[in-house]
Amino acid sequence: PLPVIHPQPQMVMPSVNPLKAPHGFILSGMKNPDPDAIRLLRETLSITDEPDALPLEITIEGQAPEPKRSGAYRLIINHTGVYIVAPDSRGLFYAAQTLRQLVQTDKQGNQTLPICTIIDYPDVAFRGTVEGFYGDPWSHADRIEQLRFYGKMKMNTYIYGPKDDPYHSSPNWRKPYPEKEAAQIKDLVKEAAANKVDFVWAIHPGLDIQWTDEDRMNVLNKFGMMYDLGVRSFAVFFDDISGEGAKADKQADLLNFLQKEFIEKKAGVSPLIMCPTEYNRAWAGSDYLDVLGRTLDPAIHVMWTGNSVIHDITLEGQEWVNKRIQRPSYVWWNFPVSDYCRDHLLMGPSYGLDPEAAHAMSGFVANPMERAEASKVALFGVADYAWNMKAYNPESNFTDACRFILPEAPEAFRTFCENNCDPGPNGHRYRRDESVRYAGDAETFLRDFRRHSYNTEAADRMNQLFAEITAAPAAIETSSNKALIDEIKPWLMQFHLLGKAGQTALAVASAGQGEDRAATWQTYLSLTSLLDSMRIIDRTYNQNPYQKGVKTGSRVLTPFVQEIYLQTGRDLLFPDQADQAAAQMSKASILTDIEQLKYQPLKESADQIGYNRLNEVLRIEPGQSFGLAWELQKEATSFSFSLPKSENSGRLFEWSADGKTWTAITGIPADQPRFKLEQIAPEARYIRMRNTTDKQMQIYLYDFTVTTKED
Ligand code: LTM
Repeated sequence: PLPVIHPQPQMVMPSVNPLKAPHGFILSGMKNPDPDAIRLLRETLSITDEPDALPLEITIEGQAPEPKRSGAYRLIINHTGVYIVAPDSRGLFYAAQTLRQLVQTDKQGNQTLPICTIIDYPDVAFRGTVEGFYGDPWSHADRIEQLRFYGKMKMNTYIYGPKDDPYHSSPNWRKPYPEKEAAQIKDLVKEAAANKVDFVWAIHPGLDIQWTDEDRMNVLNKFGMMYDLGVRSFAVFFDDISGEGAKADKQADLLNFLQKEFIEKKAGVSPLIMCPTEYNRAWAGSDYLDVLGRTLDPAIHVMWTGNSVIHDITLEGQEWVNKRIQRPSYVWWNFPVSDYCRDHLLMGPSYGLDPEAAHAMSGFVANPMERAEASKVALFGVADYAWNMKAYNPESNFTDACRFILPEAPEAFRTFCENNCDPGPNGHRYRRDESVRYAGDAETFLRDFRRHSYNTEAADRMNQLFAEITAAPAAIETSSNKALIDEIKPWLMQFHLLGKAGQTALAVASAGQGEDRAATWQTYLSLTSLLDSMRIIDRTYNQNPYQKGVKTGSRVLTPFVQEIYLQTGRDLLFPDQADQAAAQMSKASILTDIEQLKYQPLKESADQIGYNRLNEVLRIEPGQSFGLAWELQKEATSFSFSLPKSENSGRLFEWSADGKTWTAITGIPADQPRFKLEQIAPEARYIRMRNTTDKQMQIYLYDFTVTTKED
C-alpha cells in the first residue's frame, strides 16, 4: 500500500507494483528548474548525472495542470520512470516533498517508488501561521526550523507579527530594526524562499497612530525598510486597539494609500493583508465591517478569527462576515495560541474546522503557542486541513503528527499530548476535549467511588493508563529534538508525577475499601507527598506574571486524583462531616455584569486576588462595572490596578461591605492609568470600578488586585 502522505493529496490513483530503481534516476526535461526543488530531489532519490549507468528518468515539465493554483502538481510514476508536471517552483518543490514521503528502500538496498498517479493542489491559496501572540516572541532558531517544517507540510505563509516585538508594534513601529534583528529578518526571508514560504511582515501601528500625512509616510517608509531587507509580503494589524486608531474609514484610507503607493508600485509584492479591529463576530456591533467592505480596495485581504476571539471555524460564520466585508475573509485561527492560559500546553488535535468552508476563505493561518516546537502538533493538522479539507480527519492526523514529531516514542508522545489539550477555565470560554479515551472510565470509577464502592474493571484500566503516563516522559526525553524537550520539560516532570499520583490515588481508594485504616493512612500520606511535589513544580516553573505554573491533565485526570484525595481525606479525618470540603472552599470571586469578563477565572494566591490580564480591549457599557469579592474572614490591606487607555473621566471606584450598598473611594486620581491604594475601609469585602458615563468605555485590563490578610 501507498505510504500515508501529509497533507493528503487531492487524488491518488495507486497501482500494486513498486517501481524499482537499482541504477538510480537521472533528471531530464525543464531547463533551469527551481534549485530548491532539485536540491530536495537529490537529497531524496539517488540521482546520477551518468546516462550510461542506465538510470530511470525523472522528467520535469512546466506546463500548468488544472486547477491553476500555486503549488499544484501532477506526479506520474510508471514502469519507465517519474514524470512531474508543475506550473511553478512551488509545485515542483511540493512534488519533491511528496516523493520524499513515497520513497522506500527494499531489502537489497534499492530505492523503490509506488507506481501511481497523483493529482494535487491546495484547497486554500494561503496556508500557514501568524506569529501573532503576546509573550516572548519565537527565537531566530525557532523560526528557521518552523519555515523548514512549513516547507515539508506544504504551508506557504508565515506572517510575522509578535505582539511583544516593539518594532512591529508600539513604541517603535516607525523605526528601523537594529542591525542584529535586521540581519535575522534578511535570513528568515531567505530561508522562507528556500522552503517556498511567503514571509509576510506585519505592522501594528494602531496603539498610537495619528491620522496625519506624517504617520502615513511613517508606515510607508517602514514598509520600504522591510522591502530593502528582502520582504515582499506585508500586513497591517489593527487588532486589540481602541480610540482614534480603531476608526474604519481612517484605516481604509491608510490601507488604500499603501495599496496604491507601495503594493502596486514595488516590484514582486504580494497582496496586502489587514487585520481589522472588529476581527470577530462577537464584537461586530457597529458598521465598522461594512465601511471596510465598501471602501477598502478589493485586492486587500481581511483577516477574521471567527464567531468570537477564539472559536471553531464554521461555513455559516464565514459566509456571515464575507457578506459584510465583500470578499472571502482570511482566517486567523486562534489555536493553539496559549497567551491567555500560559500555564497549559495546547497539544491536542486541531478539530472544529468546517470541511465545507474552502470556498469561503482566502487564507487560513493559525496563531501558535509561544512554544514553537510544541505547536507543531496542531500545525500538522492545520496543514492537512487547509490543503484538503474533505479528506481531513483530526484524529488520524493527530496520531500521525505524534509519529512525525517524535518518531523515537510516538505512543508515549501521543499519551502526553492527548492529556495536554485543554486551556482550563478562561474568559473566552474556549475549552478543548482532553483525555477522551479515559474520560468514560474515570467517570464510571468516580460514580461508584462516591457511593463507597470500588469498580475493579474501571480501576484496572485507569491504573494501566496512569502507568503509561508515569513512563511516558522518560521515553519522550530520548528524542533528539532537544528544543521540544526544553519547551515542555516542566510539563513532563508534572506529567510523570500525575501518573504516580493517579496510581497512588487508586491504591488509596482500594485501601479505603478495607478495614485497615493504617494502610489507608499510609497510601494517603504518599499521595499527599506526590500532590505536594506537583504543587512545588507549579510554584517553581513557568512563573510568568499572567498565568503562572504548570498544569497537566487538568480537565479529567487531575480532578480525578483530587476527588479521590479529598474524599479519602474527609473519610479519614472527619468521617461525620460530609460537607467539610465545601466549607474549606474559597469564597473569593469576580463580580461583574460585563459579558466579556463573566467567565474570567479568578487569579488567587494566599494573600491576593485579582483578574488575569486581558489581551483584548475591554468594552464597558454605561452603568456596567467589574470588581472583586473576598472572604468575610479576610481584610483588604491594599488595592492596585493598571487600566491604561481609559477615558478616565467617567470611571468610579467603589467599595462595599455587603455587595448592596456602595461607597465611592476618594483619593484615586481621575486620570491615573496605574495606582496603588494603601488603605481600604476595614469592613470592605467588595471593590469595583463602574462606568458612570453614557458612552461605551474602552480600556485595557492589565491588573486589578486586592491584597488581603486574615482578620
Ligand atoms: O486574535 C487577534 C486578532 N489578536 C490577539 C492575538 O494577538 C492573541 O494572541 C489572541 C489570543 O489571546 N487574541 C487577540 O486578541
